[in-house]
Amino acid sequence: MQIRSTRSALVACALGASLLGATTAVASPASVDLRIEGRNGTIFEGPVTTDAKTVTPSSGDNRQCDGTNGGGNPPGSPGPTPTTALDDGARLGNFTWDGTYDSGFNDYLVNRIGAESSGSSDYWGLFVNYESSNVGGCQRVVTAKDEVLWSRIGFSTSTALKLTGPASATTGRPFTVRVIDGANGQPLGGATVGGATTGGDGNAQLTYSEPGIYRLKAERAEAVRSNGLSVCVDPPGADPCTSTDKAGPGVKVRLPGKLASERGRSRTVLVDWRGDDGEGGSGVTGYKLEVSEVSDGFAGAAQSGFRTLVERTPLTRFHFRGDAGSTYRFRVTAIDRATNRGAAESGLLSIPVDDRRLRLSPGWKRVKIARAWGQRSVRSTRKGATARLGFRGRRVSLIGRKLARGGRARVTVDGRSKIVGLRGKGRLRSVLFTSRRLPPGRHVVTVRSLGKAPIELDGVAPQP
Ligand SMILES: [Ca+2]
Ligand SMILES: [Ca+2]
Repeated sequence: MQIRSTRSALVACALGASLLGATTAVASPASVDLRIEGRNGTIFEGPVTTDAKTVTPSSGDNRQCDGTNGGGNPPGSPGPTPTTALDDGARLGNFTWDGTYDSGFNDYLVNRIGAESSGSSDYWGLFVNYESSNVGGCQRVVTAKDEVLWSRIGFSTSTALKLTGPASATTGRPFTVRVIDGANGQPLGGATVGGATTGGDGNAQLTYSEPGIYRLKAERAEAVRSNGLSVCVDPPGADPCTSTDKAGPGVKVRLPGKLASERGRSRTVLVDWRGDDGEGGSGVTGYKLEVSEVSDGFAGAAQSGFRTLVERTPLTRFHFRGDAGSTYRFRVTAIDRATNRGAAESGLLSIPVDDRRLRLSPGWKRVKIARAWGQRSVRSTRKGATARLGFRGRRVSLIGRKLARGGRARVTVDGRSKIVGLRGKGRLRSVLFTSRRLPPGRHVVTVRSLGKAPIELDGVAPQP
């Protein structure tokens, strides 16, 4: 089957809506730069792909957070927020956060990030693009490239430092770094960076005699520590970063689940990833994303070669549109500034076949359900009604929902049957049945209604 992909805005919108699941409004995910500055050090700094969603503080007081909280953004214009970025960053960075939801304010008062709780003389403050936010972290929408900063700050702190300078330098030769108030561009004297102090023009001169990768941050009283600046210092004539950085970045790839229907309702899925070049690394400059189609082979899952979907991208996500009935594996390669590479592969992702491809006997009715797989399902209240699909693979799952007064069905795969009860809570796109392991090759699955109680089918997911 052919592999197609797209990154159109239209698809991004449709996907955003499908990931929301429980809401009908349309939003689209964004890749933002998230930074969390604790009292004595940086807890997280890096890109995060985030979306409107239900956030999960440690207290378990999970709430929808989409920019419309407390009337922040108009209803109907939800989107990713500073707090969804925090929640997604926490998962990527293996830390937790906590907050108290204030129902008058309709937002969280964030009181812990990682191991750092706010105290009597400080609180967890929010800055967006270096400007102190006057609304809560669920009350505004962020868009691609926004810089979201959570910082544990004193009550008199309102300035967030921004540090700029060269990405590379030569041993023994001075270079200039600059510190400004990131909100208004005003140069700031009296900030310390790399052991030097900035003058009234915001500038400081640094010189290193040893090759290395120097990670610089500026600090100043009553101001939030700056963004990090990594300067590769190499001997004259050497390519930047190459003399000390010999290791490739680490990479993690995240899929929405094993079946595209777990979190979405269409064949377009969001693949996202994170590269980390480590403490002494020169930093990731770009990524390559590849995909491979996995089929049922006689020795287990056989895989085609990887083909490139995108390369040299600084983004950490991709909208991939797969073919119904196919299964894919993804590989992400991260490249650092010294051109070292590191790669990781994802697990498998199977794209279910929609119910419209089923061979139906009389007695079925098509129903439109906005959040169903393919936005529709089929329903039957006729005893003996059958639905059938031929497929390739070594396992098959039925996707659908149980109904409050649902009936029972006999599911037969290659002549072996099982009776499946379809009464229960109506969670859409649930896995209703998964077959035993099958020999590789072609098979047929048949579903037969055993009574007049309704049964509903949404899709069929073959897997290798
Ligand atoms: Ca490296
Ligand atoms: Ca369907």
